[in-house]
Amino acid sequence: MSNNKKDNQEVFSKVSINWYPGHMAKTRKQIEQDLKLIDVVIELLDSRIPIASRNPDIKNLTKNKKRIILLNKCDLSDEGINKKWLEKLSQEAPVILTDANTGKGIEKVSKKIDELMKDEIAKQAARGRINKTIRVMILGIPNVGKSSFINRIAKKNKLEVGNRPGVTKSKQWIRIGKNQELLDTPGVLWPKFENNEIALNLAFTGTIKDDILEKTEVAYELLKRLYEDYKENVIQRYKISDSEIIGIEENSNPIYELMKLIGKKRGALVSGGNIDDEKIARIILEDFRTCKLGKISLEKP
Ligand SMILES: Nc1nc2c(ncn2[C@@H]2O[C@H](COP(=O)(O)OP(=O)(O)O)[C@@H](O)[C@H]2O)c(=O)[nH]1
Ligand SMILES: [Mg+2]
Repeated sequence: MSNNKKDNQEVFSKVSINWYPGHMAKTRKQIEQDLKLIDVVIELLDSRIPIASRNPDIKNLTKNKKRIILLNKCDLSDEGINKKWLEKLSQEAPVILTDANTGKGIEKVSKKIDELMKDEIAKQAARGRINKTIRVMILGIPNVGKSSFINRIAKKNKLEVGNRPGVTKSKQWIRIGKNQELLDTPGVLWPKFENNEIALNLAFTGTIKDDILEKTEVAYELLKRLYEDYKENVIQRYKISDSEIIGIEENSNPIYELMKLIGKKRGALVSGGNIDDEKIARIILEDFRTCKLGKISLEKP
């Protein structure tokens, strides 16, 4: 396993290959087209990484739209840090913490939309247009939970609109509240890979696929971060004793030493007593992503 410092450019070029500029331009055009029908945009972010999971163009794309920010996967992130993000991001748009798997927080969305549109609706009503339908669309990078969110809301609100015979099939709308309809296909935006840290945060959370970056390197970097910011969680999860901590920290490469220790404890050994790097990496990544290491946020405001 190599644990020498990676060159930023290396990570950057590995991950950016995923998004071909032509594809980005096409996606952007389609979203711009869809947005013409839309009153409110829901921007879905991963609450563990609100910076890295944000598309760099979203502000520009939605500059004439009302917007709500959802900090999704709040079941996985650090509650204290969630509060700070809520405060910070509320300066630009209303923010709701959600868990699209269980539906937590989702019931608040429709109410927020009404609040946002109140003045606009009043204006329209004054012009004699009552019961205007508010049209909503979801935007976000891959894996933040857009489909889960739509499925959740669709289940709660069985009524689908625009899906009747004779009605154009190209756009399907889901009723999400009185006079509110959600476009059933989200806008899938590209992530940004401005620097190494952002690329790694996307890799840690599984937002970008594991085969793009070397899994052992990703797990190593994750463990390093966790040992810095959530040391107690690591110690508890892998039942590391005080004397083991001393042994680790005395080593010239403490994080690799820690990885080996975790491997020993988890039986990730190969013949000759060596450590199965791949297997340890999988264990660490899996434990983090399934919250077995606790609720963890990787970015603070
Ligand atoms: N724990 C947790 N997992 C979620 C949440 N929302 C989505 N997921 C999971 O994240 C993965 C990606 O979700 P998906 O809806 O397909 O994301 P999309 O690519 O944005 O449509 C799936 O495995 C979901 O089950 C959430 O709020 N909490
Ligand atoms: Mg999806």
